[in-house]
Amino acid sequence: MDLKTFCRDLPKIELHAHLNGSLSRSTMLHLKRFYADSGLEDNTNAFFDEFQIGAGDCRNLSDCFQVFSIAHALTSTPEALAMATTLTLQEFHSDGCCYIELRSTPRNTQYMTKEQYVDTIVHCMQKSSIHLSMLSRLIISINRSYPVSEAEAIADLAIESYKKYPDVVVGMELSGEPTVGKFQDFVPALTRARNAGLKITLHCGEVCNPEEILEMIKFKPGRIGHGTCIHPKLGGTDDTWSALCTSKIPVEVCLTSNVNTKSTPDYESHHFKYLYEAGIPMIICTDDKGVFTTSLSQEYRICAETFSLNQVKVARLALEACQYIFAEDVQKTLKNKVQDFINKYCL
Ligand code: 6MZ
Repeated sequence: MDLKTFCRDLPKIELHAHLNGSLSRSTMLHLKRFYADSGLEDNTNAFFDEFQIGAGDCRNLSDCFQVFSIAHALTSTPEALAMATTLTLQEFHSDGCCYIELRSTPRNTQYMTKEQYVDTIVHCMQKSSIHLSMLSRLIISINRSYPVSEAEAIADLAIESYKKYPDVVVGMELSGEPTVGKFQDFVPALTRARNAGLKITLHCGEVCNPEEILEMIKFKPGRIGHGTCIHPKLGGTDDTWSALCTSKIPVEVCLTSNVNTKSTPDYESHHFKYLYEAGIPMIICTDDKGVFTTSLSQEYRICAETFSLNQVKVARLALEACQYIFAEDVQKTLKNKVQDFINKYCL
């Protein structure tokens, strides 16, 4: 089997995907049509072409935080949000994903409350599990550039949603522009959520900030996102690297996102190689497949080609990812699914 087909057919686990960054061009066109048909203004005409940040784009990580408002303008009603969620889940499924933890930041809009926002996504996930052979779970996001009071309100909502939908809501995460806000300010909200049973993942070391990286590792999140600047050769220190190696916290790795935002100069110098050599648990993820015009199978393929991994090694990445999912009750089922594929095509 050629590598492209292998990476598509391999049952894969997605653990780091922001809903509003994952909207494909086709989904956005559906949403625009829906807004037009409903007589609603979406105001995205002027900016629509700016949503995607491909290879060679001159925008950097901090610029990329401007583009999410384009997606937000298209997911402001419950119907549109439902359409965005359903189409995005279908796309991950068509790309061979068998389990996804989709994450999103609840927002009050003109047309819905934060509670309705979460309810809408959860209902789509419940419905999709009937039609698709893919399990989906929700991680509720806190944006670090919002006031701490907002993070506290989102923690309350996450705890309530977890009680209401224990089969769907699995975690809470901290994301947003990494140069804005202080991690320590969000620790009380994150701790409350964790004490209530939610798993935590943190965007960590997406920019150089060794002090914050150490604070985050000390917090012992279930996983971290990116970890771009933890190795001493990539802006981290000996302390940040040894803290990560000792902690063995799994890292959600997003190759194309890091390259396209210029957090990493190119695929070859991506920190994947340091993590892989050090045996640090890793999960290949997309981050924002719409913004960075990628897919989960493409990320696996790029990883295999860049780091010369054969098909068995690639499949092992998918198998190991099963251990780091937040919905522990389905780990075994997923492992069996990936192992069956390996037995059939790799042995
Ligand atoms: C940090 C990111 C991100 O929540 O509205 N987000 N946060 N680093 C990144 N690397 C590129 N990509 C996306 O999806 C959009 C939100 O996800 C976070 C940002 O807070 C962004 O506003 P939702 O579904």
